[in-house]
Amino acid sequence: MAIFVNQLGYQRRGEKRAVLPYDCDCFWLLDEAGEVCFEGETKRFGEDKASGDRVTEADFSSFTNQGKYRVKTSRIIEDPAGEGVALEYSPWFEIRDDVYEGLERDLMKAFYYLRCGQELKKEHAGVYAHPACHVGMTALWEDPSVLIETTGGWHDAGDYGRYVTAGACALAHLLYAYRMYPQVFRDKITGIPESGNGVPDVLNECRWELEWFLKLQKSDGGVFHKVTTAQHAPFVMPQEDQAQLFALPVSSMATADFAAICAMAAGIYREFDEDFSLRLEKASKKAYWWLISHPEFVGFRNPEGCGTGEYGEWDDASNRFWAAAELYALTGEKKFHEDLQVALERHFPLTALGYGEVGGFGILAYLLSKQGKSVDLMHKFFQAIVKDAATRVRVAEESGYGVSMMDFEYGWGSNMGVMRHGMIFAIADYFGLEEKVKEAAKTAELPKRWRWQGEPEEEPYVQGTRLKRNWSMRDHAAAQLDYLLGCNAMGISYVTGNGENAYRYPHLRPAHADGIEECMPGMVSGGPNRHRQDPRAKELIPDGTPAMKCFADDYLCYSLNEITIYWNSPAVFTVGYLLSKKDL
Ligand code: G3I
Ligand code: 9MR
Ligand code: ZN
Repeated sequence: MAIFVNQLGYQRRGEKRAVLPYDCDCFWLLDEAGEVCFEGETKRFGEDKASGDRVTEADFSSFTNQGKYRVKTSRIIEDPAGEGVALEYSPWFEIRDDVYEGLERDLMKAFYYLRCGQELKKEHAGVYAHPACHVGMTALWEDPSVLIETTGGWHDAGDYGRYVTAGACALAHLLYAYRMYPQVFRDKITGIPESGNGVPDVLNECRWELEWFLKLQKSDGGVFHKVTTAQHAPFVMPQEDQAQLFALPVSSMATADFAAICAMAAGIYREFDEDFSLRLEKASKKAYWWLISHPEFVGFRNPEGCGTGEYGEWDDASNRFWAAAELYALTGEKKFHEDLQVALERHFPLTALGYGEVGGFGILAYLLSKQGKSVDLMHKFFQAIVKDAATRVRVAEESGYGVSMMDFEYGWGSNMGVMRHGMIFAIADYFGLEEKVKEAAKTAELPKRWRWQGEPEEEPYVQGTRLKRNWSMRDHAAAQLDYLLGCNAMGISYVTGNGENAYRYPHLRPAHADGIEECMPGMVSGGPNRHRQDPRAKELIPDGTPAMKCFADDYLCYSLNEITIYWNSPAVFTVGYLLSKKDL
């Protein structure tokens, strides 16, 4: 038994809760001296579908004194000798307005640890230092006699591949975080080689990836889908992965995402480095002309002999929309406005913020741009945000943890879903849509259950317990972070080095191969995946395990416990939003 809390802690204002997977009536907050400083009554939630537990909520939102605390409960248990009393204690946590400052630095520094093609020096990487990796020439998959230079960028994940659509997604989360909450990032020093050069470190870090992006564009404007070895490396340090690197064929998704992110970055970096900004703008436009001359979908599937990450998609509508929207925001040219309207005629989710569906980045580009805007489009985009956020409020009502995930939504990289929902609440707040979201949540429907291969006919979703909490967007976003940092049925913080019971053994090659027991901090795990799509996960987690508990902190479990750049980046955004509220 346990008491689940956000193991880092809580900002003074805003919701603060512990969740208990059992019935009990009251709880206490103890300070470091062991003194009771708050006493409260619990609220029974009842059955929480995703965890399979009956849960109880201990709300201490009204307690706002800074300090270090833990929650204590006492409950009656049946033991063979009759009724007994069991005392439970939560992990220690803090209540402090700047409680997430260190977390945000760690989440950002994680990108530095994933840099490819650069020596990680002791002064920046400490014990995780290692020589430059993947410095050999890259052969074109389609004609290996042609060699190009593609050093740089971030390793995608636990593997050493570098993928354009995945990189664009991570860059978009980071650059929008910077655009929307610049005050949070302006002076944040992460201890990277560029620190102190007058440019915010988040931009220094993103530039490492952007410079790599620029190397992947062909002379006709098309952009290679990825650079990887033919197969994933064994679990060795990156500098020991000496297999031939390949640039895999151009795809329209990669080219469109490239056009989009380069246009966005051109606008952001202009005030710091005009030449770089111009290079980005030129490259973006060149990619865009490639798209114009290739109006058909140029997808990507791994060719025979290549087994690294695929990042395949079925269409590129949202990618083309995003590209047009960013170029319109950058240049104000009518043509891009027309194109984004044409792209919208093909339907795609308008609020997706992923590596495949990217519509949400496009609507952010539009809504934040200083160019002339169509009132109809603005209305449509605001409505999409309201609808998504309202659905997410509705889903959170079904969760004893206040996490906005249906039981069937815990798939590969579920923590990205959780953080995306944090972002949606943040975005709704940013545009002043909170009241509209609350109103819409009253009648919002739950997302439809989707079908998983091999699954029997759909069982209809049976309404679980429902608790209306009347939270603000900030509270909802905070609840997603609470889940990530330990207020979940595993009692695990899914960020390395952050929280008393943080997970420790990600599927991350250097973390395993370096022989150092502690993983580098700030790495976000993919999280519970009820499909358990790797052999080790199947072995460790029995069929029928509730979705939120389909997790194991085992480095072999790549479908549960890998890390990626685009699972870290939405966490950077959500935490950035909460930090922007710290004095409010
Ligand atoms: O689209 C289907 C949906 O129809 C279905 O109902 C739903 C059920 O959960 O699954 C959806 O597909 C999932 C898909 O991700 C999109 O979310 C697949 O089941 C799932 O297998 C797939 O996982 C992806 C995984 O690669 C395997 O392809 C992850 O999202 C993606 O993050 C991950 O990416 C890998 C790279 O290939 C290589 N580098 C590491 C990286 C992280 O593990
Ligand atoms: O390490 C790989 C990880 O990054 C990928 O997400 C995953 C799915 O593509 O594949 C992992 O590599 C495994 C491979 O697919 C199968 N053999 C075992 C590899 C892990 O050691
Ligand atoms: Zn490398």
